[in-house]
Amino acid sequence: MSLNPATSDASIIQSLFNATTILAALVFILVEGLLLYVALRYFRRKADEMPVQVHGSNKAELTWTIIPFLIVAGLGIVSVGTMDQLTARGTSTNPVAHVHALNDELARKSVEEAKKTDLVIDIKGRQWFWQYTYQQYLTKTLGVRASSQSENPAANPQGEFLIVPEGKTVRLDMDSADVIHAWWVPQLGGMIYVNPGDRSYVWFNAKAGEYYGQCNFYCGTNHAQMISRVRVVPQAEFDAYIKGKRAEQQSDIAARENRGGDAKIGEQLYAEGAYRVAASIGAAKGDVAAAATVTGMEPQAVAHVMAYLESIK
Ligand SMILES: [Cu+2]
Repeated sequence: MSLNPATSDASIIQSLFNATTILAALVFILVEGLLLYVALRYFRRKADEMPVQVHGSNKAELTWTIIPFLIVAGLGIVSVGTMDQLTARGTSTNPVAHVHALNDELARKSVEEAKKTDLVIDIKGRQWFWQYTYQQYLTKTLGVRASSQSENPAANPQGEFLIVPEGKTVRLDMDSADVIHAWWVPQLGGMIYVNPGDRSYVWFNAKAGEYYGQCNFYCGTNHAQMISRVRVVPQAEFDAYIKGKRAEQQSDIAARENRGGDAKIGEQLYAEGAYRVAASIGAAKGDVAAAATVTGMEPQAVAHVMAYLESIK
């Protein structure tokens, strides 16, 4: 929940938070007030004084059973109502609700039909970053991708933003490449689990701004670094971003062809510990010789790791 919601989902969650906070405050005041009243009104004044002894008062027992029951039942009803209202989860009469079937194309289609969207972005949770793919801008050889992990951690320690246009309905189609992660940008809406071999969906239509989130399910050693940053920008700025990304990728593809390197061998090296140097390789921007000098690896090995990193990009 967020005190400064940027989408309707986030506002709905905030209303629930406000209601429960007010209720909790009333309970606090009532209980503390009674406690103080009883302590001051009935404390022992004389050494031989004995208070009235009460055993099994039906009135008292019923009161402190029924009131908490009503409070908890009421909270349950409004919580379920709130969950139903959230677009990410759909409603009981909406087919979007709980679409979780494993790689189920039919389920995926019902999602497409149920919710008209302006932009769909594929998000893959990886140990330990979020990888963004703009499906609508995919061509045979070229997709527009970005990730929350910075290519050059020294220059940009918090990684790249997920860029989306303002005032547009954006759907995130999410799954995981490895373990369970959780997508959560409080100002944009509720948390949602991101599971391997499964798809989770989130919709939002946000006003311009920068919003921050954090993977909310412990996913391994570097979980704390799995930050998500979303920047909602005017359409023109978004178009320019996509254009820039495409140009970047085209030059990446050209560089890859000149370099050689085997993604399979690279994957092995990565698993054996080359991931520790992957950031320096990224920072070298495709320059094998420079990356070899910085990392102390053989140029051929660097080329293999680069090929692997590009294959998962
Ligand atoms: Cu995570």
